[in-house]
Amino acid sequence: MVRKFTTLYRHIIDEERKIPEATGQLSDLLYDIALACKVISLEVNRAGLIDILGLTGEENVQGEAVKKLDDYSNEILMHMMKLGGHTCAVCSEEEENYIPMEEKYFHQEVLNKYILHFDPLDGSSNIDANISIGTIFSIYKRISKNGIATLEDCLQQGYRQVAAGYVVYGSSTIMVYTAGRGVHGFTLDPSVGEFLLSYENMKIPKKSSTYSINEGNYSKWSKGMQNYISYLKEKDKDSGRPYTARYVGSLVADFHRNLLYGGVFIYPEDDKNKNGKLRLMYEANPLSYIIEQAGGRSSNGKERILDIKPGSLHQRTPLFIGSEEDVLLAEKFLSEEVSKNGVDVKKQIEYKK
Ligand code: AHM
Ligand code: MG
Repeated sequence: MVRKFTTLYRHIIDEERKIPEATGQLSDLLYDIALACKVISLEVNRAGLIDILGLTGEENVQGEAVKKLDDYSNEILMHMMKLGGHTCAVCSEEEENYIPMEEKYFHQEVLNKYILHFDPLDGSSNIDANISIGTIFSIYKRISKNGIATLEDCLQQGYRQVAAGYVVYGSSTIMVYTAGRGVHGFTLDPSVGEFLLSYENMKIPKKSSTYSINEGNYSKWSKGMQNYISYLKEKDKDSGRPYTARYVGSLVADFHRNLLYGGVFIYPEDDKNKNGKLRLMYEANPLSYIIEQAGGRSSNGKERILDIKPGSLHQRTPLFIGSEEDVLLAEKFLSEEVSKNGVDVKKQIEYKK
């Protein structure tokens, strides 16, 4: 019996048809991103062979230099954007400045109206250990009316995103995206080379029992932050504690697991990294858009991530993202009264079950 399935492209088109003024350009752009990620997925799967077939930096059998996988992923996405002709600027975690598309790459009939931000290969330090890594992307509409895109076009607040998503290269390759009408996940079927709908309208549980954080940084955190994690580790059946810790050090992989089962991912500021480690435009904003669409919450501990006015493309931000009640609780611990008094926080927290 042949089962009914939905391809990513069909899903994207069906979604866009619901918007009367849609031109189809966003659908095409999303499809171009998916295509680039299929190519990256192939290379990621071959990564373990690099040591056998030739080290990065050496020449391959055709006499070409073997590229680092993150550089390669960056180039594939950039190249696809030029071919596709739907973006007027591309911003990458791997590039210092934004790349405005030359007008020769503009689509013939319609003005290229989108700006794409991406982290081409997040968690790349995990490649050699066969741990899941991923691509994260974020799409905005340009503000300027025509011509070459400006920095202002590229530095918009996260709530203005029109679509965002990520691809995890793990035990299978999964693409998750939102265009503002729910979050949907697709698994790559390598035999047909298509992403097929596997998770429709994903919702994160409101409260979880899992936290994801690099706890090795404990001594560098603020008192409020330390108190929060200590609280999660205490025994208290009624509030579902102690929590379980899960952290692989690939944001996309940690985020994806928490989206499916519930959890809170945290990369706070510490006394070395005053603004945390993660990038607002390439990591925090797209995942925050997704988590809000899935019914979760995201903040820098004080302010909603999607409201932050970016000052630069590579700006960093502390990130608290995941199940709503867990993020709210973290914010409470960080709030001034709690961190100032510091000690008996338990009494000050009214935990909603
Ligand atoms: P990257 O974009 O250079 O790969 O760095 C971001 C990664 C995230 O994927 C991950 O959550 C974090 O860095 C891990 O950092 P740490 O090793 O400090 O725990
Ligand atoms: Mg990254």
